[in-house]
Amino acid sequence: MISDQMTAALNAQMNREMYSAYLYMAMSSQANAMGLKGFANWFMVQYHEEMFHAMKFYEYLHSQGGAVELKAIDEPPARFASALEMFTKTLEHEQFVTRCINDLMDLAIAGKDHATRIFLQWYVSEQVEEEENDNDMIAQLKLIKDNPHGLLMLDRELAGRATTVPTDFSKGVSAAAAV
Ligand code: OFO
Repeated sequence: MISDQMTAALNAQMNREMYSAYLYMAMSSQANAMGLKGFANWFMVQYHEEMFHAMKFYEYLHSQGGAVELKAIDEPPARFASALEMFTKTLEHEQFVTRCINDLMDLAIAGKDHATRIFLQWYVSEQVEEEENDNDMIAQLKLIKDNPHGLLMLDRELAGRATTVPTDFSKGVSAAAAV
């Protein structure tokens, strides 16, 4: 059982996760255009992570009998001046998402919606990891500054990031995650 208010709030968050995917796809595209294929890979892996986050909301809404509403996804910015700007914007965005998840958690607690509270716990932990990754990247890029050699070394390292979340949801998120 899930309230109409919580259903609407979870749908809004599903949309934000889709926007996150779209934002990181835009950054991946920009990184490609800058010749930074490793950064492009990192952001495309992040795109898959965000789609997974969105699909978990989708599946949870179904499991609770809540209606899924697919709203328009905002247009992300298309241009970023540097890799540092991309990660600065990524951190700002993730801090916004963290605030949204915290608000959802407050709503679940206020409504004594324990199922949703437990479901959201995963996102609370995930946001800690997201912000930590972004802070680490920003620290490294600040050390590198304008050194092209350092940037290319980091680019090579980021090329090794692999997608670890499911990407095929045709049989549901849980089935995909169990594979
Ligand atoms: Fe879904 O964690 Fe980023 O936005």
